[in-house]
Amino acid sequence: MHIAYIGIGSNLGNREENCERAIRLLIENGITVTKRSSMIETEPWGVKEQPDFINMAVEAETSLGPEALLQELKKIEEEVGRLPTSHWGPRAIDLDILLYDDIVMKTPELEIPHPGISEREFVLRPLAEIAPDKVHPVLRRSIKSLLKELNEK
Ligand code: PH2
Ligand code: MG
Ligand code: MG
Repeated sequence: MHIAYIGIGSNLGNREENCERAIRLLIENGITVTKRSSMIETEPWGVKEQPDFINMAVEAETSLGPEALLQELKKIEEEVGRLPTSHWGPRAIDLDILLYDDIVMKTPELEIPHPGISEREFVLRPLAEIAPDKVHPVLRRSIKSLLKELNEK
């Protein structure tokens, strides 16, 4: 079994319900959700002229490899009602693989760890709730220390 941390975000429709539905679909598709953070409301990062987000993170146990997990997440995004959107634009649901075991990989489709982790509070804050001592395999720093550093900037 592998352990993946998945970031969840929504800023269209019933945001909390979209996140809950995504989690239900993970479970229905055989992915074991072992921890979940609380939901937090966050201001849009990157493209600012869009609604506020609900963000959260889950810890998931899966036998799927990283690419297969990504395909599963894309399927669930479609099912929850995500339409094609602009880069960083509004979406009903966004499921991102943040970390997967201690894998470091980069293909045109998938980069793990997710490249934005250390500068995004909306990723680090929920992740620090469920995995404060997890060490980022590239930065070699714990999630809680990355969050502390970002908040001190
Ligand atoms: N996702 C983005 C771009 N900006 N801002 C917040 N607050 N939360 C997000 O999940 C988010 C974002 C692209 O995936
Ligand atoms: Mg994203
Ligand atoms: Mg995404």
